[in-house]
Amino acid sequence: MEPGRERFERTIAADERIEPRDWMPDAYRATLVRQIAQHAHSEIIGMQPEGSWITRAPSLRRKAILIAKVQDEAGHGLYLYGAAETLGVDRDELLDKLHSGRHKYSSIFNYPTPTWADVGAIGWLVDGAAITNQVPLCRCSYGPYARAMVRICKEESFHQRQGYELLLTLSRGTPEQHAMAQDAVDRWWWPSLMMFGPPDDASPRSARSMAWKIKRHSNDELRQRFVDICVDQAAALGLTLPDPDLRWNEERGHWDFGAIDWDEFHAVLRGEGPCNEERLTRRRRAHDEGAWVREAAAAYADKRAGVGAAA
Ligand code: BYC
Repeated sequence: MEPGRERFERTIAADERIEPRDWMPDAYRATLVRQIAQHAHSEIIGMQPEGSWITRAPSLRRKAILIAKVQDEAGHGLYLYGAAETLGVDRDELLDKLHSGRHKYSSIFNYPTPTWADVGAIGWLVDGAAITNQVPLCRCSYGPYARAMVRICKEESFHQRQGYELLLTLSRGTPEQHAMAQDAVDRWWWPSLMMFGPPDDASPRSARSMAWKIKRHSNDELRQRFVDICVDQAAALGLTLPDPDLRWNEERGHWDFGAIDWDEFHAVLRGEGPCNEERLTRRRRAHDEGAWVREAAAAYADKRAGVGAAA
C-alpha cells in the first residue's frame, strides 16, 4: 500500500483527524466537498424562510433575536465555505453550482413560512433536527469540518431554545395563538423528519461515509433519536405531533412512527417543492446585487496587499 493511503487508514482507524495537507483518497475529498458545500448552501438558503419575518416580528425583542439568528446562519455558511476551501475548491465555483441548480441544499428550506409561528416551528423542529444530525459531525474525521461544527452546534442550541420558547409562548397564549402554533407544527413535522435523508436501505452514500467516519450514525438512527426527543417536548409544549401512528414501543425502547412520504421528498429534491423556484431566484438576485460589495472588498484587499502600488 502507498505510504499516504496507509497513513490515512491508520488515522481513520485511530479516530484521529485528517488535515488539509494530509494525503486523502480522491473519493474522500469529493464526498467531503459535496457534503460540506450542500451544508453551506443550506445555511445561506435557510436564511430566507425566517428572514422574511424580520420586518414583521411582533416585538422589538423578538426582532432582535431573529436578526441575530439569521445572521448566525450567514456565519455558519461562511465557516462551512471556508472548510470546503481547505479541500482545494473555490467558493465562487461552489456558489455557481448552487445558483445553476447543480448542487443541492436541504429539502426543508423549500417550504413556506406563512405565519409567525413558523419561526418557532423552524427553531424547535428544524434546528432541533439539525443539532441531532450535526452534533456527531463534531467528531467527523476531517478536522476543519469537525471544528466548524463545534461552534455551529453551540449556536444551533440557542436557535432551538428560542424556537421552543416562542412556541411555548404561543401555545399558552390565546386560542388563536395556540391554533397557529399547532398548525405550524403540523406543517413542519414531516419535512423535518425528511431532513435526515432517505431511509438507510435507500441511502447510497451512508455506508462509505460511515466507514470513513465522516458520518457517525445512519440517517434512520438519527431520525429515530430526533422523534424520541420530540415526543416529550411536544407534550411539554401542549402541542401534538401530526402522526396517528406514534406509539411507544416497549421492546425497542423507542417511539414507533408512521410512514414518511418519500415521493414528496424526491419531488422537493427534483425542484418541485412549494418554494424551490422562489428560494433560488432570490439567492441569485442577492448574489448579483452583492457584486459591488465583493468588488469593493477585493479592491481593498489588493490595496492592503500593495497590489498596483507600483503602477
Ligand atoms: N435535502 O446517501 P444519502 C441547517 C441527498 S441546514 C436535500 O443519505 P448522505 C439549518 C444527499 O445529499 C441543514 N438533499 O446522502 C440552516 C444525496 O445527494 P447527492 C443541512 C438530501 O450525504 C438554517 C442523496 O440525497 N444539514 O442546519 O450520506 C436554519 C442521497 O442521500 C437530503 C446538513 O447538510 C435533504 N434533506 O446523507 C436552520 C448536514 N437528504 O449528493 C437550520 C450535513 C439527503 O448524491 N449533511 N439528500 O446528489 C449530512 O449529514 C448528510 O449529507 C445528509 C445526507 C444526512 C443530509
